[in-house]
Amino acid sequence: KAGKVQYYNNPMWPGEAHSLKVEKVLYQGKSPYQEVLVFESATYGKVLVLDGIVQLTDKDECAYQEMIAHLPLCSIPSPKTVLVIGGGDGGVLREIARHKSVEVIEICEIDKLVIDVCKEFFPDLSIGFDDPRVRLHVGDAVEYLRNAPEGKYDAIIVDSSDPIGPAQELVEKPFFDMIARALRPGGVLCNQAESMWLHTHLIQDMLSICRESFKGSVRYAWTSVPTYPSGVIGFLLCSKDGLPVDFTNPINPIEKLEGATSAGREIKFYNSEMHKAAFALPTFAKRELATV
Ligand code: AAT
Repeated sequence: KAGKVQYYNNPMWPGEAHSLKVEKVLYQGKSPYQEVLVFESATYGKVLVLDGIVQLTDKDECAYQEMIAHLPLCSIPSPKTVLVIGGGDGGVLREIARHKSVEVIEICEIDKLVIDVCKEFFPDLSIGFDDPRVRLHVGDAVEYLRNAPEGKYDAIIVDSSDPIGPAQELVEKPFFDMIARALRPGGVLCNQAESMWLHTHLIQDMLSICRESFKGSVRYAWTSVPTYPSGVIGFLLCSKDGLPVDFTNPINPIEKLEGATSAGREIKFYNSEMHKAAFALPTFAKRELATV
């Protein structure tokens, strides 16, 4: 069916489409929030698709989940209370669980169907839910954060989908203000922040909102995820004032955390060099994101 115009019509990346050969469709369903599809691909293992957008594949999920979890958690000493927004597949929980200092891992995912489908088809990710420190809340992140106690969290990780559909409000100022409020002084946010090849304006908007909402540091990092549009994805790292955070130098290096690189499953992608390198930006991105 490739070649039909509708495949090039996603407003997040008009005029382009990435394709993977489908060996077998394993699940197709619809929740109140989105269409959920799982298929076996020829070259990337199983693939989770929400509303026609690839969320993860067996082969390259490590790059995204490891980076979005360890960039913030390795930037602060001894994180204890962590909140995940979205992330219903469980992969980010699996990565946070490598940190023995962490005592509580809360997760707020809007769509129970995503959780159930991932438990059936992605056991290597949904294993994250089995950690006894995990507390699952099914509901909207905006509502959850509105009711969160002030200064509760050491780190908040926003592993959310693109801002069309249920994640729309998750790129707006009130949401970032609520996150800043819920973090303790010196606490950190790591937010999925799209592609520097495709979404300059969206990233610029998020950066300027975050520079207002967070009085500490605000940085952009990125990594390679071959099955995401344009093959890269970025992260916005922000810290609340109080204690200074230098995101570019992991103060809590994963290599020194007992058992963290194995923990039942070898770490595949993240290490301290990848952490530091993630903040290096191409010249065009430095200019457009006003980091020079
Ligand atoms: N780790 C896989 C990558 C994801 S999943 C994003 C999750 O965010 C989905 O399970 C979705 O149901 C959830 N979500 C969306 N909106 C909300 C909300 N308002 N509250 C709570 N959870 C929400 C992200 C992949 C990024 C792809 C980039 N192109």
